[in-house]
Amino acid sequence: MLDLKKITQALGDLDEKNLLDMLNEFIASGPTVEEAREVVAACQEGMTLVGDLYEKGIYFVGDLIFSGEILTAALALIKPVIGAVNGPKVGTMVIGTVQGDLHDMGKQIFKNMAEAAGFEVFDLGIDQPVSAFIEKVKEVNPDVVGMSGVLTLSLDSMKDTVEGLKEAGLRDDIKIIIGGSPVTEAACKRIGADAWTINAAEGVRMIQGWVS
Ligand code: B12
Repeated sequence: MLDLKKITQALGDLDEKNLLDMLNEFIASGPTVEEAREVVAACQEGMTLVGDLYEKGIYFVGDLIFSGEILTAALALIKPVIGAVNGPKVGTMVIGTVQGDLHDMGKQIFKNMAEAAGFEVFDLGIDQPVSAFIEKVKEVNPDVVGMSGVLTLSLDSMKDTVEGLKEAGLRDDIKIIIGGSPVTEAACKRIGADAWTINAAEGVRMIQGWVS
């Protein structure tokens, strides 16, 4: 098994070559889905290191962009292992990053894991207005709506989206889960979502509970 701390550090250091070399070796060793999930979590911690260095003024926006690219490449390598659990469709979900927020790494991870767990996922993308959520929910009648956001301001967009779904008469037919680093229990209550998490694997367990 890989040294997860080295994975975290390589991403924190923006050492793309070292990280991808380690991941290629890991994939070649035939890992389990659980091991692959641990590697995803280690990558997420690496992004936290990047965020800390950005806050300290050591990294700049260009470094954030580069870290996003490295994480995308890392996830592309790991996804086939996580996506190896194929089975019958267990439910349907609409997901998107809310208006004003361009971050999508966390959403992608949650989406990949939900798909691996058997959900059909309709991904709206980033910076999605309330109307986009409403239209898609009307179109595909999902079991679950997932909203992602990592900016503090995204919490307001999430609240607006829940309000919009209520006004459109769609709220009572769906379960809503929110995720992203600023999300908390208090924010979840204020927003009016059914569940929250900052851990994609936990989020998948929650939505599995809703459709089982
Ligand atoms: C990479 C990055 C970027 C990249 C994004 C690339 C991309 N394609 O996503 C780019 C360069 C575009 C970017 C831009 C900006 N960023 Co930025 N960014 C980051 C960084 C370093 C990492 C974010 C990330 O991908 N984390 C890794 C993922 C995996 O974690 P996650 O999103 O929390 O997701 C996990 C869980 O939360 C959960 N999850 C996530 N979504 C969902 C949804 C559901 C339904 C569920 C169940 C679970 C779930 O699952 C994931 C896995 O467990 C963070 C720092 C940090 N520590 O987070 C700053 C950070 C988020 N950015 C920040 C800022 C300020 C900006 C900019 C304003 C910078 C600027 N001056 O332009 C812009 C904003 C643009 C905008 N309008 O959105 C701040 C936000 C501050 C705040 N509190 O609002 C942070 C915290 C950096 C900092 N410390 O200051 N950023």
